[in-house]
Amino acid sequence: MRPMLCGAAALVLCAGGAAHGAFIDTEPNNNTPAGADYLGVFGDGDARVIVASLFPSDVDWFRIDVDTDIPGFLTTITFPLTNPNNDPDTVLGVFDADLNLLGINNDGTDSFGSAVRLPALPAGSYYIAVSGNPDMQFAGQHSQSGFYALTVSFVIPTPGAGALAACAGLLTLRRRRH
Ligand SMILES: [Ca+2]
Ligand SMILES: [Ca+2]
Ligand SMILES: [Ca+2]
Repeated sequence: MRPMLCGAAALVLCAGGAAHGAFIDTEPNNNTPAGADYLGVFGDGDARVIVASLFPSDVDWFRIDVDTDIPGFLTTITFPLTNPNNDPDTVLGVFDADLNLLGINNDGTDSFGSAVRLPALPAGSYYIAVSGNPDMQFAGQHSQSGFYALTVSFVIPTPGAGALAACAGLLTLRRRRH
């Protein structure tokens, strides 16, 4: 477990130390949106890191509430911890409260982890789904396994939020290359 937690700790430090890499992964409840694990309320500058795991056919759903008067950037990142950068090879989707897909990604810039950044996101409830490559439908059609870190942050793009936005930028954020 130690290498995994070290990896999560590094992400926590980059997120400003405001989060803890707790293991949150309620099986089998979180295989559907109705049983999603709740990650809490996000306002300007909030960032959270959790650790979870995938096994073949497993899908993990999470739910957050964004509480903001001004739309901001929601950034979600999965990072493979069992074999960093490689295993598990995740796919990541972000959905609105009605389960309309807002963003999806398979591979980040230099990792088989995934990243989705949504600009101008208003207040509301959102779902985050994590599955294994190539299950872009989040139906469990994959054979990936291993631990991953999920980082979620929300930032309103003002000068005061620049440091955190820059930090989030270091962790990913190009769209998937086809
Ligand atoms: Ca899981
Ligand atoms: Ca699951
Ligand atoms: Ca991937």
